[in-house]
Amino acid sequence: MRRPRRLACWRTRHRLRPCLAGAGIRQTAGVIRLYRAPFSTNCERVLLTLARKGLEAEPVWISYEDRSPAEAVSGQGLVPVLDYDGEIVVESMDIVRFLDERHPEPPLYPPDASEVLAFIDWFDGTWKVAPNEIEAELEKPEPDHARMDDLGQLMIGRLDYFEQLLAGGDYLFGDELTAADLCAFPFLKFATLHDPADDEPFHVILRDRQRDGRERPRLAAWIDRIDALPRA
Ligand SMILES: N[C@@H](CCC(=O)N[C@@H](CS)C(=O)NCC(=O)O)C(=O)O
Repeated sequence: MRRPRRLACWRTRHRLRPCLAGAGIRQTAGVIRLYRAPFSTNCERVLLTLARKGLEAEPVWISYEDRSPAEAVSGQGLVPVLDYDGEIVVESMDIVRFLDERHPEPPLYPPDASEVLAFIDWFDGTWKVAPNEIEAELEKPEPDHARMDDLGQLMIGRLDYFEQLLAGGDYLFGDELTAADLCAFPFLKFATLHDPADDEPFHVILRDRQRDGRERPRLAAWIDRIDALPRA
């Protein structure tokens, strides 16, 4: 049976939701629930963040065939959705920011977060466009292969950019893990990793279009470094 169209990754532009504005700092959490789907890249960002903060979350699994549990609490069907003791937050990188504000240690944003925030905007608003366009192209009766190859080249060129960025330290912005690493990792990891049980077409694109056989040792080591971190 044909898998229902994923709606997701087009709507990627990072924005701070109103619920973040003026939010007070709280150190302890009540019940945290995470609405999630198997193999979800955007959920992995949050799972890494929760673990980094020493938090646990009760999972509420949704399938792409039935997004009603997420819709019921958040009014939209994409995951992750965080229920933080009754406060509902959507958009993975907004959730990361939200958790960092309430659980500041260890910090995921440097004191001057402008570079990290600009990276997150670029990643979600620009980087994601190429694989999403390839996925949309593949769903057409007659995909434009030349267009897909151009987009694939763009993705490969960006791997070289990440390789350069990692010349500055173990993480994308120096020697400390930041939200930028957690933002990019679930998508870039496909350059070297892929769970054979994950047959999500978008993930197969991420794998196939990020493997040109060239060695990128810093990127490969970064993928291993982040992959070794715990998930909630
Ligand atoms: N911009 C959103 C995108 C969320 C998103 O695309 N989630 C995917 C899973 S990774 C999803 O829920 N897809 C459901 C669908 O396509 O039906 C975020 O960062 O949270």
